[in-house]
Amino acid sequence: MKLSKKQFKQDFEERLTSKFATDLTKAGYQEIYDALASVVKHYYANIWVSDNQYKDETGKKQAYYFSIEFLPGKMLKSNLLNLGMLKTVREGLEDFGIELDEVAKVEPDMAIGNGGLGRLASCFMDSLASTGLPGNGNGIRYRYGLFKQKIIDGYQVELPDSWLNNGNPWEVRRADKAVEVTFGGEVWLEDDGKGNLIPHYKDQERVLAVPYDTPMIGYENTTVNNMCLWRSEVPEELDPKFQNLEYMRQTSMLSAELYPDDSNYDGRLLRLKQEYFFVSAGLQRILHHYKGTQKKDIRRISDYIAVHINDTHPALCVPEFMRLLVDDYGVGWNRAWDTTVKVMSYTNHTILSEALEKWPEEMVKQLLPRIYQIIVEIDRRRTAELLPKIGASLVHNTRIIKDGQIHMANLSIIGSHSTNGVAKLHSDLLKDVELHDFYEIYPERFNNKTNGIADRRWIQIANERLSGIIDETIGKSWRHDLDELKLLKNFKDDEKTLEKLQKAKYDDKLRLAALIKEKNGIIVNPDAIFDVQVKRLHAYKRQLLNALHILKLYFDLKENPELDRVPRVFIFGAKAAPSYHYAKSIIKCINEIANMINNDQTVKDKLKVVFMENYNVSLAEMIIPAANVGEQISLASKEASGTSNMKFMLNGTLTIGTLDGANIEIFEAAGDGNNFVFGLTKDEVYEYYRNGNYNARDIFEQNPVVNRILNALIDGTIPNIKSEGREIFDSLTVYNDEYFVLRDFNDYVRAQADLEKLYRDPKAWAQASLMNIANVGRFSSDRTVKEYADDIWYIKAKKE
Ligand code: KOT
Repeated sequence: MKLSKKQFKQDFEERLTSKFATDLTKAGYQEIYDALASVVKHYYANIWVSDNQYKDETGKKQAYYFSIEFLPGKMLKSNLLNLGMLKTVREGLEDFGIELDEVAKVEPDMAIGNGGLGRLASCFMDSLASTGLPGNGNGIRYRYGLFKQKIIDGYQVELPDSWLNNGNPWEVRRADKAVEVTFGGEVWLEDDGKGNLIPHYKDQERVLAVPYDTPMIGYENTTVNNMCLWRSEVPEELDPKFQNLEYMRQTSMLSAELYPDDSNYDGRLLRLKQEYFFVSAGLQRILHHYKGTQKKDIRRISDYIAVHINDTHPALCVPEFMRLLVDDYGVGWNRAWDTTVKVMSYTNHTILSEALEKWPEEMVKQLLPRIYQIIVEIDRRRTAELLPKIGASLVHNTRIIKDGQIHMANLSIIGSHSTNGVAKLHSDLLKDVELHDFYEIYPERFNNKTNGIADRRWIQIANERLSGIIDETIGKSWRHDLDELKLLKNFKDDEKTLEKLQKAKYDDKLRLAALIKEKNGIIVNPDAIFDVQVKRLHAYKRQLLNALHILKLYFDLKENPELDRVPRVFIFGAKAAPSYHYAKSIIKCINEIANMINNDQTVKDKLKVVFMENYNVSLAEMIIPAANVGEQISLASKEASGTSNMKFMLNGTLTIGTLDGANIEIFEAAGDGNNFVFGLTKDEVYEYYRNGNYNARDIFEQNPVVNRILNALIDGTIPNIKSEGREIFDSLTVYNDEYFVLRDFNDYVRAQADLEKLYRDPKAWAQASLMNIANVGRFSSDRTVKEYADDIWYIKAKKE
């Protein structure tokens, strides 16, 4: 949208006065932010309205991405960039003596997600709109997002994230579109005399679901999609039975809090209620809209909508869609089932067994009696149909209801036409191992969609400096098509370009160094290698391996302070699930290791360790551009994809990593020698599983370096980690090191040494960095969503 600076300044001043009865001389940052957001909203409102009209008039098929988490971060700069107004607004504000970046700080991160899964959903929201694809989000508007992490005495402490205290300027409450979701009570079926079984209900608990819409604005185009988030409220006319405080409390609890577990399954009743709540509300709204606006035959709905099940949390989409079609819209069972399978598709994000969702049959039966009946019927019909065709064992292994539990992954696979993993390796593991029985029955349903990232946020916003240098070097076409970065390869031997890239990295490091000083009070050397591991804290991600290597470097330096070492700053950012004791112990250990090293004068500035608290999207935007090295060191086969690996690559960071998840595709794309690979392969890991012959204790006893380091965890060398050090020591030496940390240690040390060697050659390092940037194109989530659109959802982009 064309906007002159003059116009913007006028609009902004007027809005500040009309909204807050103040002026530029007196306004605070919160007021400035609110006024600015309000002006921006005014600019996009018409595009939003027209795009909705366009969608209704053309009746084009739309996709709905159902996800129990989204992790958008801050919206202000992203909206400005996508509207093509970032520069104008920045300069307009500067004329008033206001720094846009200071204003942006006022906005709280929208953190209604835990990590990779939620962040991916938000990258998809940006990419869908930016590629002109009609694809919308559906989720929960949690009053409290992911906890704020404080580090106190080295321990993680969780504080509530009350992100809505100052309102949320981007959302629109649509009270007119509220729907009811019901729980519990009794249900029975009665014949209506025409051979149809009609459900009758008694004593149901009713909850009002109110949608809040947030526009997802495309990058310099005319598409505005919608992220619909549901809030639970008490309906106005309440049955006397439910007019009590407990019911009211329960109702508001539904959308009160995000569950803070990542890659883990929490089987609590409230969670199941949340899952049904946003699934039912979302599907009802879609069907109302379809019947109301489109006035089309319900039996053809699969030509007009696609519903995506983002991991199994929205798996109740399958029986709920059946319920709506059969009970509310009078579609026959078989037709409804064909339609459901055509409409639904499912993504698996992890093979960790602790993340596999299973709900006790009894719980589902009581909380969702009609849904339970439908699941039983789906399972019964499928079993009857397949038994004669494929035999008892395959049918049994893949049943939805087994051992008194409802298996949500089975429900998702059976009730949809597509199941995908999120990187090649992961999708292969699903087919070959984890979901092999399903693959035998439905081979055509399985496919891979390697993850991607919303590159605009992760370079144009997060790294304006680097973006500018790329513009100077190859022009601006890459801003619309990330593949164009391949033009950089022509500059691999161009000293000037390499120098500019190095300078940009250095400046980003200075910016981060200043932040570290402000937040942690630690002074770091900007000439040091900035070596970063930022992600959720989980044993399989092996932050511990990183910590053990740091201890090795430290002991080497203690023994020989004059050792010729390239200085290093190790930077961590990680939240642990509040109930994940082991992960919290690792945080404590990292912090105590940091204290010990940072206060030891003998190592001077050759080694520093920084744990940055409250890692979130905004902090990632500061840290990632400044990284020389990114750590992607999960045990092969455990990290389904990873996405920070792609953000680092985009910012010219070299990866040290295992052959896991999308790392494999990154190493391949960047080319040999441009990253540092180590560790067991997936096949070697599975070989150990088959043979059961891994023995960590042997390594501990036979490898003197490992022995020395592990003993430091329990012999008082590292202060203040008596119980935590013991817990970690035992996990490795007594409980046989579940994630093969010790097995990969030596090769990790070797790769770290290779890395240091390359860093001593600044030109070679800069070239490797350039090659990472130049080859990052395929990791744009624009590519990923186009693949979903073509292969799974069958939706088409709008032509501009
Ligand atoms: C959480 C709970 C249950 C099932 C899966 C999860 C989950 C998986 N949460 N985050 N993930 C991550 O998803 C990312 C996006 O696909 C992947 O890159 C990453 O490897 C997963 O760990």
